[in-house]
Amino acid sequence: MNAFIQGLPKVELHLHIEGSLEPELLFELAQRNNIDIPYQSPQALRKAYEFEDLQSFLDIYYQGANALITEQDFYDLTWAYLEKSKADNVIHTEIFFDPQTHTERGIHFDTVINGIYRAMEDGREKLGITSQIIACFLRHLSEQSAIETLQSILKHQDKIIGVGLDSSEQGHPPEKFKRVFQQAREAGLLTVAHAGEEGPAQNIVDAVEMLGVSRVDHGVRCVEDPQLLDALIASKMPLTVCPLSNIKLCVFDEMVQHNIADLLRKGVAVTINSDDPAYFGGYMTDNFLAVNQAHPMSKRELAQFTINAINGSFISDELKANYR
Ligand code: ES4
Ligand code: ZN
Repeated sequence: MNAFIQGLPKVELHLHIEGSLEPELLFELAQRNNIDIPYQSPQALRKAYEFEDLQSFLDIYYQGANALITEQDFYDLTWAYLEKSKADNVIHTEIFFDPQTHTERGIHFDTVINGIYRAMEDGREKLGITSQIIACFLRHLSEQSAIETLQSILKHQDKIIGVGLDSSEQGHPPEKFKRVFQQAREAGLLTVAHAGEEGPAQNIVDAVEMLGVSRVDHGVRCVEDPQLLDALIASKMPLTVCPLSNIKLCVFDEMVQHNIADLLRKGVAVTINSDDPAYFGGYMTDNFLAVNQAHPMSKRELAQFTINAINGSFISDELKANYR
């Protein structure tokens, strides 16, 4: 079954490019850019990746992103992720980036998007991986900051398919971003949002109703609201679940307690994704293997994750038809 999982074509819909920064590359970039890291080695840094909740992770994740300065840095980051994805038989990926993490420290939006986009073009050409970019607003920052960020996003709309919402869910509900999401949708952008990861099921309801999302990122707390669960099944709303992430951030204690197998068997359009693979201990294949080890599945069930991801992806309907 492990060989089947390795060979299974995969589609990733929930990946923060800043979260794919491996300690080795982080050290290389820090040296290149003359930035101090308070760790002796990549191994020592990796050992510090022990988290108790989302916030304890975010603090370290934003620190890591400080090593990214030049367009080439963003290219190298994205290229490394695409090479890992190729090895995992990923055929299509939709990449999140956090513009404000970089613009807030004086890195120009163009520097970030151009580096990421150039690597994605090379990924299409040299690796045969198709991709899309989704720009996420940081929910711990103000609505005004998101509105300003949207202006930059619109200048690069030829390269960006949609907007998302990430960072601290507690205390920053979807409602705060209702207006900026409305503006984004009016401009023709698709929308997604992290909801029901650490926050309550109501955040999932609000992401759907107030933000008009095409997918819910995480969404695992949907089980706390039976009416919502029925609605997600009926509407075939995709949930981009991140199993290893959920264990590392203590959303579930252990993989045997994770509800992804249950959700799949109930008919929810769940998908498997890596979230921040450099921090959570694995890329796409690792996530599939971990789920299957705790919740043994048939080949048909495992393939259903990929079918759900194709259906939930932002590739054109013509391309989707080719995959079926
Ligand atoms: C994130 Cl796992 C997760 N949740 C919310 N925001 C994030 N940003 C990067 N990873
Ligand atoms: Zn995420």
